[in-house]
Amino acid sequence: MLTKSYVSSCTIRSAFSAAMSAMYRTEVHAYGTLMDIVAKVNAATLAADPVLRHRLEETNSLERVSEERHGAIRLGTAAELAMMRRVFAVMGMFPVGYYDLSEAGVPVHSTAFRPVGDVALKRNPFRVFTSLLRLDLIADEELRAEADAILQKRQIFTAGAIELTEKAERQGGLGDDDAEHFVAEVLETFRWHDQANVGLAMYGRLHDAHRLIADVVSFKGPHINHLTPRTLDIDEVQRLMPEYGIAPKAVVEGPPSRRCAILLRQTSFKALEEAVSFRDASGHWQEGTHTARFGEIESRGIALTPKGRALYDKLLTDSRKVVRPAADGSNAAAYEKALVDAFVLFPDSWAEIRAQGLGYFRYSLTEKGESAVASADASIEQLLLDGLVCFDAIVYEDFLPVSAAGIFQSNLGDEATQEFTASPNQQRFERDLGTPVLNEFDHYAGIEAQSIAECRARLSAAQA
Ligand code: OOG
Ligand code: NI
Repeated sequence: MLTKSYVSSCTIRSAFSAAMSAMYRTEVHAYGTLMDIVAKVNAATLAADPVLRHRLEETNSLERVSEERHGAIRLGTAAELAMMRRVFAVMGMFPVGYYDLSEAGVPVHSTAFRPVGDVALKRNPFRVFTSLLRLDLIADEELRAEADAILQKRQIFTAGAIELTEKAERQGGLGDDDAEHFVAEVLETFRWHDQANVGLAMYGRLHDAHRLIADVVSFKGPHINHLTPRTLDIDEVQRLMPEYGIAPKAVVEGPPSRRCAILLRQTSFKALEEAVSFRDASGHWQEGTHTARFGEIESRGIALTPKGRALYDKLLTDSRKVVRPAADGSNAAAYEKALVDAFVLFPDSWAEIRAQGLGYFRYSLTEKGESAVASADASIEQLLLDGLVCFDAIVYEDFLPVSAAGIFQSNLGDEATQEFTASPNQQRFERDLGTPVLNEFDHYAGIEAQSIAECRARLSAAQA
């Protein structure tokens, strides 16, 4: 029997990520500029740091760095979220983690769709931070009902995208032509629309309730609101942005600059004010503006264990008790100092981070290990002592709620932020999604355990 071969989900994801980048480059000019700065800084960083270059090569991650990016969308309904999950699954992207942003005054909760597993991540780690609007957090019941009615009427997916998703599910994959069409059809969902779904008056009411509600409800689809390249030196890109006519946000989110990078550092430039036409009930068009789309860069460090993450959260909270970063940047230097001071308590050598069980590592055989034998139950500590294995930090592939809130806020304007009571509702989110989200810690622990098992298997196979 002839078995049809399908395009791998990794190939579809890579093609989609490239198509998104090309589209956003034409839509948001500053994104292209940012990409150019990042490419320059990454090349210079690698040239100046042969050790870093070598480790990236050894772990097969050099290529992925320049290709790497994440994006973000905000959805309006449970049905949209559930369909989005099916679409992303065709590209080998699965929901990892639950992020409650209500605590930070943003009426959404979120997950990140991303590839899972070492091979897929190395091939292309494209991620999409995906938020679902929480109308339940809107006090005005009448407005809530109107917003819901508007959302229920829209269809954010093309007929082709739905058809091809169903076909992929039925067949277990897509052939060449179908895969190409799929990418083109799905891209439509993420496209910017300069004609709103609502009139200017309704837009104003939604906007007054919360800017983010207006962003989700007023448009035909969940336009991609940023695409974020990964940089090897975020402080340098932040420093260079003004030279290229881009105004960065006041402070870099996340941990301070360190020798051993942990988790995720991010910075962005403010959302653009863009012209939008609004059509009222009588069919009249009116000109207005909307700010939603921005640019961001990220630098990624080691994935932390629950113990390491608890220490990170504590130190971040401690630093914010000393100085809270102001949106206008007036206390940026004081904030950075408070952050650096607080993080003195987080070890800054890989050996110490490993010894204290704060981070996840991938183990591999050293040159000596390649030609050595060891018993299958030798402890990893002994193998390290004997110089048979070495370790590399596992990169953090996820997001940070406090940082995400900072990014949201910098784009919602500097006016007084709204307060919501923290009300995480992961159960509700997962019901809407149609599946539980994956636990990020399990994922990293699995990669680490697998690398140890492989070292042991190879060392003991050599014995046999
Ligand atoms: C998402 C903000 C979160 C990140 O990098 O933390 C995010 C949004 O503004 O929709 O992308
Ligand atoms: Ni982002």
